Order: sequence, then C-alpha cells, then structure tokens
Amino acid sequence: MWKSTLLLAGSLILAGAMRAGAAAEPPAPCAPVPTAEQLAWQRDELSMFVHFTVNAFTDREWGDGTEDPKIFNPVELDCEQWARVAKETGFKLVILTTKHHDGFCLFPSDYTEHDIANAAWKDGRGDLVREFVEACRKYGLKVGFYLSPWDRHEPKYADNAAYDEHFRNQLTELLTRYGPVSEVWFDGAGGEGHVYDWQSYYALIRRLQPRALIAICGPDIRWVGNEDGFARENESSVQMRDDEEVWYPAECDVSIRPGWFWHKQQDDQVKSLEHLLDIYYRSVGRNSGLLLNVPPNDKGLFCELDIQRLKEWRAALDQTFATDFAAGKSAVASNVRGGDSAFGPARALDGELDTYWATDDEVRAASLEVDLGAPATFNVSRVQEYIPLGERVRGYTIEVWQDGAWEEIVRGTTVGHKKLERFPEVTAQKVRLTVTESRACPLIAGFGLHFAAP
Ligand code: FUL
Repeated sequence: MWKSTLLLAGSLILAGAMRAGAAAEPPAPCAPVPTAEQLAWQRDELSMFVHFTVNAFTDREWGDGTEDPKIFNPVELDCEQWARVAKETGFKLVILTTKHHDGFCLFPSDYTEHDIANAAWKDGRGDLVREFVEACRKYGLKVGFYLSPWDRHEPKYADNAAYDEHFRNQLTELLTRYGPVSEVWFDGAGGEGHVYDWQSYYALIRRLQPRALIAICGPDIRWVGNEDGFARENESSVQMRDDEEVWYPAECDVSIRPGWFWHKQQDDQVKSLEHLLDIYYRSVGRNSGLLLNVPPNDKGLFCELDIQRLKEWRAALDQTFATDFAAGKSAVASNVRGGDSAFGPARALDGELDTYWATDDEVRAASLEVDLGAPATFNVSRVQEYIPLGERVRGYTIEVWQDGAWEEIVRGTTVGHKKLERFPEVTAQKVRLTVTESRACPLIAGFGLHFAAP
C-alpha cells in the first residue's frame, strides 16, 4: 500500500514538473528572423556616415570625375578625431565613402589613377582608408565602406561587363586589405540605364567578408526611402521579396547639414538639437537604424559646431533614457507562459534585451500592468520586442490609471527592436501596456517610461 502511495505521489510530482517544464519551453520562432549580423546591427542602432572626397575642395555635392586628384589635400586630417567623436556620442559603426560618384578613391587602387596615390596629400603616399580603419579599431568602432557603383570618371563605365570586373576588383581591394568590414553600402543614385551585375558583387562580398551586411542596393539592410532621417510609424523588418517574407530592416540616412559633403557656407547650417532629437525618435524610435552623416572639412576635420551639436544630442538622450520609471517595478500580466518565474512580466522590466515576457502560444492579445510604486511623471514610452524569434506585434496601446479609470496615451502598430513614443507629460502610478494584435504570441523584452526635458 505505502509503495503504491509513494509511486502515485512520485508520478504526480513528475507530471507536475513535466507540465511546468513543457509550458516553460521557449516559443518557436515566428519567421522570418534576423541573421546574427542583422540582429547585432539593429541593436547597435547608431551608425555614422562620413562623406569625404574631392568635393570638399570643389564645393560640390556630386563631382563629375574631371577633378584633378592633386586638389585632394586635407592637411590636418585626423581620423582619430572622427572616431573619438563617434565613440563619445554613442555610434557603433562608421561608414566612409571610399569612392563617391566622382570615382576618386580614398585608397590607392591598382585599377585607377584617379585615387589618393595621385593626390597632393602626403605626396601620394597616404592611404586614407587605412587611417580611417585604424582609428575606428582603436576606438572599438565597427567599420563600413561605401563604394559608389556609379562612377563618372572610369572610362570602363560605358561597358557593363568591363565595369563589373573593375568594380569587383576595387571591392576586392577594400575587402582584403583592411580586416573585418561590417557593412558595405551600395548607393542607388545616378548611372540611370546602366546594368550592374549585383549578384556577382554580393557573391564576392559573401566570399571575402561573410559577416558584412550589404545595404541599400543589397539584401541585408533596406533604404527607408527618404534622406530626412524619418522612418514610417509602422516600420517593419518583415518585408516581401519575390513573394516571400524576408527579414529586411530599414536604415535612415540623413546628414547633420544640408549637404552630404562639407561646404563652408553651410558651417552655420548644422541641424538644431531639436531637429536631431526628432530624427532620433523617428528613426531609432521607429524600429530603424540611424545613419547620421558628419562631413569633414577641407582640412580633414569635423567642424566644432557639428561636434558640439552631437555632444548636446548625446547628453539629451542620456538624460532621458538614464531614468526608467518602470525599471524593476512590480508587474502582473494577463497571461504568462510557464508561470511568472519562467517568462513573467518582470523580464520586460529588467533592462535585459535577451529576457522577455512571453505568453502561451495561442495568445494574440495580452496586457502587462506595472505599479511604479509612486506617482511618476513621464512623456516618453519605450517598447521592445525580442526580435531573435521574429517581429510579432501589429498593434498596441499604453494606458495610465487616472481617477479610477484607464486612459489611453499611446496607440501604435509595429514595435520590433525598439518603438519610442513621445506624448504630453503625464503623472501616474499604474501603467498598462496592451498588445492588441500580434502575428504570434507576443514576446516583450523591454517596456520603459522616461522623461525628456522640454
Ligand atoms: C545619394 C548620393 O547621391 C549622395 O551624394 C549621398 O552619397 C547619399 C548618401 O546618397 O544617393
């Protein structure tokens, strides 16, 4: 008798453990999902663009390829200044225009004379790309290369096949001489009617730098569609390509000045702090990467006003996001996968992107209620999904408990890696995040409430 009682108790414990274990299984991926490199890029959020070529000496935006390479002479060039500024202001990757539409190469190329080897700078013995890469490495920044397909200098450009080979040769120089490259940026501008053998470029990049992301005219990172730095309110990394859903996150490229290149008369036209903050909220805050261009002047240096503005921008963002009124606060959820200790709502408030609140598989709408412990005043919300398992949320709201009722302050669509919303400041102690629509059970890695000083 005692034996069978023990057996029964034992099997009940086992069944209970199995149930808890089964329910606490992580959710299955909701396809498509990012590659490891796309995920890292999305979490990096900020890239800096550096547009530099003969244009800094001719006061043009698009050189026509007839420039004398001798004019390129940035006598005070200091790539470490660029890297230091990028690092100090929160950028993770820096992309340099190694060749813009004018065809002038900032590296000594074996395939053209229109390059730095024929510049006055360092009597033609310099390699600006190398100095750039070394500075980035010193400051722990990832490196990206822009190489313009459109080449207004190269005579071979008139012959598609000959130019494809020329372009691959230059790509090979860039991808074999300077160590790891994180992003290759292919501009779609110019050269209308020219046919490029993109597939052969991609195959070469995959072979020489398998971890490099190919952006814009490429399969890994998508151009957002404007040069204002603004993504759509419902920007999604899930996109259709050839009748198939693929992971294709958006990048917002924009310059800190009116032009991509430095022009003396634009020295006082650096975007305002308010404008740059707006760009941040409408790019990074809309599930996109921000690629912010800072052009060096004809001396080879970032200008003081640009640097000062970047520092103000960083300080304002740090001030806003250093305090999160929801961090570590107690929360309850309408549904929890495997019990609170497994995928409970605390995991959305722990500041970790790799832990998340999850629901049971069949759930498509659920809410999480946070008690802030005391009334707090905030005007920015932050919601983040656990995107390694796909992007799921298609609708959400945020409400505050006011005078005995819930009052909606945010109604949004997609979330993805990060969704920030700004709203008039509100004071409340209880806040509710509700996912109203989802492609699969929602996985929320972050929910934060912040205050941005007006
Ligand atoms: C455009 C180019 O034509 C501009 O000069 C700049 O490089 C920008 C980032 O892309 O298409």
